[in-house]
Amino acid sequence: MKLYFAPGACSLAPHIILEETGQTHELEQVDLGTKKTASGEEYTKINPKGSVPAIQLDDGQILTEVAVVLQYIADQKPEAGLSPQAGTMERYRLLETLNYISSEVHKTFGALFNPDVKGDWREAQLGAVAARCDHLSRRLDGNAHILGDAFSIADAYLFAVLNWSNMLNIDLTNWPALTGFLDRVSSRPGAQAAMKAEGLLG
Ligand SMILES: N[C@@H](CCC(=O)N[C@@H](CS)C(=O)NCC(=O)O)C(=O)O
Repeated sequence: MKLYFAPGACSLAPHIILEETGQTHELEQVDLGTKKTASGEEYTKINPKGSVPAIQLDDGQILTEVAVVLQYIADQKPEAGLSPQAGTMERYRLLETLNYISSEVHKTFGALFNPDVKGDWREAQLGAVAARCDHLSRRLDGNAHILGDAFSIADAYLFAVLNWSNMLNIDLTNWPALTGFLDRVSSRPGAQAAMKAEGLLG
């Protein structure tokens, strides 16, 4: 399997799960500005949406969208227990959370990278971020991970997105449950390995 990624982008989530599940993988960095891959390919010919992540499966197929890519990777190694079995209520709870992270957290935080989001618009966006942080903080209160005790693919996704608070200078100290969560996930060997490979450590 090959993962197309950009350092520190949401593609960090599937990268962490590839490491957590110990699956052999290749990495290919994408320049999101020029849409060229490190080997000089036109990335939009690989993923016409132009966004990371994308994975290339061993049969050549391309699969995109963080929430789906995460499930595909985890489903290759069900014994790792990072994604409950399809059809169970636990799986629907995972899907509910992945969908929330994708539509409410990822895109709300992500908008702040756009330099055109400024003034009142930026303030409104920061208010929306704070509302998401309040909700996530309530869910993480007394729970080590977003679905309870156990680490799952939803935690890798949430980690990748909340970690942007460092790049965006968003102060999370009002939400100690979130800073604790970031520390907890960041210290996992899989997260350390993925961040090291992406050049994010020191
Ligand atoms: N809906 C996509 C969104 C992915 C996305 O927003 N990726 C960002 C990086 S975190 C990106 O590639 N942005 C550059 C672009 O879309 O041109 C998914 O869930 O995978």
